[in-house]
Amino acid sequence: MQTMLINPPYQTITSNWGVGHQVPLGLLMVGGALRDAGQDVSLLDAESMRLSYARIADEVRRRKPDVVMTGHAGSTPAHPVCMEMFDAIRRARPETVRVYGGVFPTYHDELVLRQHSVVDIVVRGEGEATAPALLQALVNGAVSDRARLAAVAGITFRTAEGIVRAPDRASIGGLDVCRVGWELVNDWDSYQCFGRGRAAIVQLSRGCPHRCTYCGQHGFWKRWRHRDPTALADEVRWLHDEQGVRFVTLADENPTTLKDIWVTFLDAMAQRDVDVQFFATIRATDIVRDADVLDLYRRAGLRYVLMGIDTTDPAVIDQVRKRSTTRDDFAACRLLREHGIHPIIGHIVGLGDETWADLRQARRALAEYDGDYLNAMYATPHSWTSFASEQADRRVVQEDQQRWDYRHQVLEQRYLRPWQLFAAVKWLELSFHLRPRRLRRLLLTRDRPRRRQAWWTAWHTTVVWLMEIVEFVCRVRFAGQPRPLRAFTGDK
Ligand code: B12
Ligand code: SF4
Repeated sequence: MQTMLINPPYQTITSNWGVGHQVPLGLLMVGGALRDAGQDVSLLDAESMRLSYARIADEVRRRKPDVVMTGHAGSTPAHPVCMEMFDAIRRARPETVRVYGGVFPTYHDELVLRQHSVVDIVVRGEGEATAPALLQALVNGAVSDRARLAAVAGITFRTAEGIVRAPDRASIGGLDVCRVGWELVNDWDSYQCFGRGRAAIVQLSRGCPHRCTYCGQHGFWKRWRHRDPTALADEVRWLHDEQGVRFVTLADENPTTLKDIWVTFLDAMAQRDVDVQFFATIRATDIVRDADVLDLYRRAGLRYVLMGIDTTDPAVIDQVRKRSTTRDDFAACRLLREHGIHPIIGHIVGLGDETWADLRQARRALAEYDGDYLNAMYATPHSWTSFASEQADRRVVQEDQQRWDYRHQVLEQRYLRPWQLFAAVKWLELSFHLRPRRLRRLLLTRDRPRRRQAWWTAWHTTVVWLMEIVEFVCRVRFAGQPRPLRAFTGDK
């Protein structure tokens, strides 16, 4: 039986003009598990190849897979693209079984199957154990064999009698039992990041012990688990030596949860001394906690740290249960800078009802933190988060699901109209990045490779900034009669 994994052709300004396309890690992890279970699997990365639906359909006709599986990291905004792609595949080859996985379908399995007849089966939660069990069931029977499929924990599927939801599957134990199917990558040159050439994404851990109200990732992975940190360092060295990878993103929600595991990983990387730079998302409180080992961060190759500082307002920090303080945020930025690591500040607008004065205050506070980059995002109320429940009465100005991607305003603001908030965010980004102190530090540094990389990043962030303005003017439209959020988040 032949299975095709397809990364859907979901395009974003940030991937096309900014950081670059990245390996579809979720599908590679499912693919590795399927390969090890003896399945015949191939990958088509329609995102990085920018394939049209017609080209994907042609490829499906050519490869004649029995099963097509899809899912995307940007799960909610990518959903409409996945459905259109499945539609093209159904028309090209109706007998192919279409399987859909990832975060959004996990939380909307029944809704997806009710609304989209192009989906046969939804895989809920992590896919490494469920996908092989599902294919095993399909090898031995047909998609209409209800009893056989119902025995596969972790799936939801449609039958003539209605939708069947098999029981949940327990999460896989240690993350080392599965491997990433790196051999499925067709063209490593398609994946680039921060101007360093070939890039990969890896995971040291899954899950997060914190409970920020706007984030659902802790619920998706259920509990925090980690890989053998030394084995991961070996894998990164292999990626460098064999595949020429020079930039690695850690996909972890919270890699620093256990200091000894994190330090073991950093130490193993420092000992291997490979020319790889890392990007990781780390809480400001953990940077402060790790002040004594930040030199090791640097020696291990860590160069970019995204900190979800989210808001500069202490009241909102409490309200979203961030369990941080502005003092920690400030100290973390300073510590990273002192160790030659770029602090990237993740800042969310729209958690509350901002006024012009709030935004001016945020701009002042962000400048004081003196981070190197700012990633300004719009609050996005995913149905499975407590933030969405709390905001159920707020109205939604953006009904196009492809724009529920943190780069577009979704929730109505009481004091600012959408174009005003957009202008304020663009001003926040511009004024943050044009601070003379920052420009001198990054663009005029004597360290040549560092300077070259800073110019590369400056160029790409500028293009993204401009493209987002062009997109806003030419393509983004807002709801004429905004409806309350509860109308959008009914099915969890
Ligand atoms: C790394 C990352 C990126 C990277 C790389 C993305 C990539 N191509 O892989 C970059 C920086 C490019 C990126 C961009 C974006 N991202 Co991003 N990103 C992440 C991050 C940090 C990790 C994702 C990851 O690799 N996880 C590990 C893999 C193994 O998990 P997974 O993909 O979910 O797959 C598992 C299961 O879901 C399941 N599964 C998944 N697909 C399928 C399919 C089948 C058939 C089956 C059976 C199972 C299955 O099995 C897999 C293994 O267990 C998460 C935050 C986080 N820490 O989770 C955000 C996150 C995924 N990103 C998000 C978003 C919105 C985006 C953007 C749209 C933002 C933007 N506007 O540009 C873009 C999308 C652009 C793009 N082309 O990818 C959101 C998604 C929200 C949602 N749930 O809908 C997240 C969750 C951030 C958040 N906190 O909300 N991202
Ligand atoms: S935002 Fe970060 S720290 Fe908060 S729950 Fe999500 S992953 Fe954890």
